[in-house]
Amino acid sequence: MDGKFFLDTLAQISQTKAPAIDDLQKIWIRVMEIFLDEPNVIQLNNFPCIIVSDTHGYFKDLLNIFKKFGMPPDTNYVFLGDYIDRGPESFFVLAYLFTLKALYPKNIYLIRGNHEDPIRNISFKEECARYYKNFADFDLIASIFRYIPLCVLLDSKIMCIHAGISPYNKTIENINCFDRLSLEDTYIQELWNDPNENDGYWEPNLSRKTGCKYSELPFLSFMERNKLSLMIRGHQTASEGYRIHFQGHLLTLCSTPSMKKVEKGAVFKYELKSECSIISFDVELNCLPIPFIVHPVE
Ligand SMILES: [Mn+2]
Repeated sequence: MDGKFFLDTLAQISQTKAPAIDDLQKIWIRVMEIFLDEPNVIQLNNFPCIIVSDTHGYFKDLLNIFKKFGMPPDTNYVFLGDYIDRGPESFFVLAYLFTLKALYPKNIYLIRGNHEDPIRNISFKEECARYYKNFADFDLIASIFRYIPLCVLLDSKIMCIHAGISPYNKTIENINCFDRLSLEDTYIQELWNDPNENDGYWEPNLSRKTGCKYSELPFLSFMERNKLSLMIRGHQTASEGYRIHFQGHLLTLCSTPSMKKVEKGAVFKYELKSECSIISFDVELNCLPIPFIVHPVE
């Protein structure tokens, strides 16, 4: 199987044409092999790179991001999960990203969101049934979700994860050593938990009915214990595309300006050492770069 097959399939997907199931299977198997070689926590030193989150089935917004910031392998990317559900074209978002992963595994890194669950995603299942009629085809498509890694570490200082910290894993090594293939996603609280701006420690996450909320105190202890300066996560909407919490050490990103209740999307551009920026943009790709200084937790 050569690069031409993947490039042709990528062009087909970009026109929202679903590949034949045999072709899709080839891509999925290749990407499963790549994911199996990747640990839960991937150490990354490919810079500069663009961090993107919560694309949620908005395929046009995804293609716009590549149009604006460049395609792999010329631009490096980290995607923070929640590729599917909500938007109209989840299947194409996922298939496009997986085909890029098959082509350029060292230039695009994908981590898992709570929506990448083999059981829960109802709207994604309905969408796939329009292109692939057999139940077994959907099982193939969804079976890959548990293979997706959980975290990317940039330059050992910036942790990229879908939702945040969990009371069960105090160190990066804890996150790296459990068997992600055997766990249902509700047991991986790093995919679910939200920050809590109130004082305190941990609270149940009542609005999601699963996981918990973490306050500044346990968050900063985690960062200090693991010698981290910044955590970048998605999992929540932000009207301007981003939200800064906990003295500038936690950043929520939402990169999809077409999403409901959102005016802009934002990505994070990580350049060498501390020269970074949040780049917010609207559906017409008008961009506003906002310099962001990464500083150590004191
Ligand atoms: Mn989420």
